[in-house]
Amino acid sequence: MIQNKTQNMEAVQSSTYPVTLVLLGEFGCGKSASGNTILGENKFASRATAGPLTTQCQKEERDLNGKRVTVIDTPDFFDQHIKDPERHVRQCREMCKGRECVYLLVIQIGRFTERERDILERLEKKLGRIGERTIILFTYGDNLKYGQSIDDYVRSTDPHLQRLIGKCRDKYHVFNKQEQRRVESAGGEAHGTGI
Ligand SMILES: Nc1nc2c(ncn2[C@@H]2O[C@H](COP(=O)(O)OP(=O)(O)OP(=O)(O)O)[C@@H](O)[C@H]2O)c(=O)[nH]1
Ligand SMILES: [Mg+2]
Repeated sequence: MIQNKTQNMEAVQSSTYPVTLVLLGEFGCGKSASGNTILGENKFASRATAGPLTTQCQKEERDLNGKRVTVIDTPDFFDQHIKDPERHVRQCREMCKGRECVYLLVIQIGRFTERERDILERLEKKLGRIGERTIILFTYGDNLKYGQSIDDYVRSTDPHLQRLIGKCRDKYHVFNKQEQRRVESAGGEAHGTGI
């Protein structure tokens, strides 16, 4: 049975070592929005678009509770509209060099595409064996049914997605941008999302 592994993310949050988080995934899944959530600042362009918005790797850093957090946002390496994807892969590898990276494979809840079934294998061909250091980051937590937890969702989801989660040692976490907006507009702090 797939267990809730969100505590892995909390472990990443609570240690004082510098951490580098690399956002990967299909265009429009919420990579840049998640990067902004993690940093607590709008550093990455993010909006609903018909095609890919992020076309270059972008690295941003911030001290959060005495911990240096680096976030690397990437374009969808496999989208046909991204020109010279190998250049961006090289740039991503370059940005990761010498760092302890945790890879966040971003998947939108309710939109697991056929192309995403083997996305980890395709990413590993480009970035090396990243599976052991990859956490599935679900976005659109607001798309969960009322009262449905992320664990419930994972338990009843597409077997291909369950297999992908298994390859990431059952590590996953969920972000909910709508919830974060409501907390922010109420003047509070978006808790549980900062890494
Ligand atoms: N409702 C909702 N919208 C979200 C959530 N996360 C991201 N979005 C929206 O999804 C759209 C796409 O998000 P982006 O962050 O630009 O996606 P991306 O993966 O960076 O896309 P590319 O840069 O094109 O590869 C934006 O309009 C975001 O506001 C979420 O948890 N809930
Ligand atoms: Mg983006």
